[in-house]
Amino acid sequence: MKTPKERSVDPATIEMLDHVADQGLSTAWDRFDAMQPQCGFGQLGLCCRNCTMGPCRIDPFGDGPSEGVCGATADLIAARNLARMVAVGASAHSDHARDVTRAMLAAAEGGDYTIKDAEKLRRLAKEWGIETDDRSLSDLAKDVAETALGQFGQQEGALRFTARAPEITRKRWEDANVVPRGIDREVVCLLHGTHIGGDSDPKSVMMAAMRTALADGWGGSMIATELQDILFRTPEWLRSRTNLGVLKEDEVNIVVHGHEPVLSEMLVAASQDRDLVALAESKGAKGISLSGICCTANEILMRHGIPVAGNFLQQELAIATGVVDSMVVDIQCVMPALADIAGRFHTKLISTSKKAKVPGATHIELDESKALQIAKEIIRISIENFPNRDTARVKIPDVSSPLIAGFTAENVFTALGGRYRPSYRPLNDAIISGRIRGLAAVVGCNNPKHMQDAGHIAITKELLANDVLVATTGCTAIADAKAGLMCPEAATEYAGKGLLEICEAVGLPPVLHMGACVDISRILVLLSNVVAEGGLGECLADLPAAAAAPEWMSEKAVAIGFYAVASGAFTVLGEPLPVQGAPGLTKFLTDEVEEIFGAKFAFESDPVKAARLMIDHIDAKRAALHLPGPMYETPYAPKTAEPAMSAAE
Ligand code: SF4
Ligand code: MSK
Repeated sequence: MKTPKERSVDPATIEMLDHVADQGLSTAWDRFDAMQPQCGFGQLGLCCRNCTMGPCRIDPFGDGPSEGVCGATADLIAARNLARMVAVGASAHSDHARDVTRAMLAAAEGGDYTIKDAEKLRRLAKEWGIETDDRSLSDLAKDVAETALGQFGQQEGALRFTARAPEITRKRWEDANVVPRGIDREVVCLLHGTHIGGDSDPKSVMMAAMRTALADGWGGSMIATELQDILFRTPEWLRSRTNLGVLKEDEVNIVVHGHEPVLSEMLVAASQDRDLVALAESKGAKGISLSGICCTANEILMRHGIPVAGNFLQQELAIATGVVDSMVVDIQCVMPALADIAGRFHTKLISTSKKAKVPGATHIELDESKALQIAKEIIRISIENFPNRDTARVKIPDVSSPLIAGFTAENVFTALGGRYRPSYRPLNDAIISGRIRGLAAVVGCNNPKHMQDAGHIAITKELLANDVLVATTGCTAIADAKAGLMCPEAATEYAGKGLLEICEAVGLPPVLHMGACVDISRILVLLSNVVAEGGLGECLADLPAAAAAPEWMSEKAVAIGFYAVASGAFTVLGEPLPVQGAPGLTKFLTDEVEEIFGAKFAFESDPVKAARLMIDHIDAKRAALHLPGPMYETPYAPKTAEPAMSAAE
């Protein structure tokens, strides 16, 4: 059994792991240890239970069966399993988008939701060819929401947002026959193909998975991000704090958790209600404090500066502080174990999604037509629970870090171009000159197989030291913020000389918090804008850019990895995809797929080595564009002995 210091690098987590052990409580780390040894067939992707002639498993050592009862090979079994992960991941992001679309329809009809970014609504309406002249906001919102809903059931053609990708990237998709047609259609087609006796060609299954993943990144996820910005406001830079130390001993603590901000937006509004604040005071609390876990936290951080209590592996630890009066969960990454730990404290676990109930939780379902009323009711229940705390068991680690969040494809453009000449030109010029060596997206979850946050932080620091600007979302963003990488001063401490010059000139942190997991769509738009600005190639695969997910665990992360590669981003995974018992499939994903999309996967659990794979890729792309190497000496020098020819030569 590992010690707390072997389980996490986060001091608040380490302190709480000691505390829960003292109290005889168990967490995901303990359950992970109890699960050992985990099934080797599953880890290698070699177990199939797609029909009741099975379950079948392939012997990776060649001593046992090499085919399932139906004749499915290791490559086919692993490909179908992986494809199903992509389908689930894409469904999660996209069904989230569907609910946001419904909230926008509710806003168009009047009620609690209103349009907060009318300008973005008009811009999107124009992009989609919807008449904007002399139209009321509610008319426009209705048309945009209905058009967005149409993207789910569309049967032919291309999803609208794919038009945002560079032309050459789209051409690659056309040539590979992976242009996503409709979001639901792609998910269904992919699942259909994995039925017994369906698509028997592992590569064909993978290409269908790529198409479905593109329907997520350039479909569901992008719809969620764009419509949330319109409904709830487009983020701007703001300051906040993160880690368990944001919980308040003397206030009512309401912790939101999950992914969909449709209710949590209302909780933000309701938490400021004077009557509710007065009720809290009447119970002896000094106020109402809202904070969050995972991506619901990231959503309300980005738009309101609400502090973040922690990332995925801290959800149980937050309750173990003894001060969480309610944990309000929606969907995705909400551990079923929460009900048990909440039951051992006074915490009310409140489930709110019609798609996700938790035995042992109080279910208060979100109804968009009375969202504010429901939010107030949840806050009232939380306040009433405040006096039930066992103060003798309270333990809040005095650990939290400042951060700047709120970066978007729109405001990075303003930030780097200056308020009066907003443009991507300065960013492109900084990359072309080598002051910024390249761009990296580092994203993803926590996973008890890996020391919590260690991979996120080490990979990010290595990239920064080598003048790579990092954009991040999800639980990586929270990990980086906890480690102090998201304040402008972090550039002085961690960035190489070139990146530091840029950060100092514009007051940027070297790591840009771009939101929740669905907001990786912001990074796709940002990179497309960089291509459109010129001088850095003709498609996303030409860019000196790479992606990583050091501690990923979810099916959504698989879908994200697939759309990143299909979009042209070399993607390094700290935890391998479950394909390693399938040599042909592994070769396809880590090698051959590059022929098709200009990008591939790599698996590397050592974060410094992973960062260096990304930097090697960035350097190779710079050389292919005839750009010079990094402007200044960096700890990890380019491998090429000859300096690349400068752009000016
Ligand atoms: Fe076995 Fe084939 Fe059925 Fe899978 S689909 S369980 S490999 S018989
Ligand atoms: S919350 S998907 S653990 S990043 Fe988006 Fe974190 Fe991964 Fe969930």
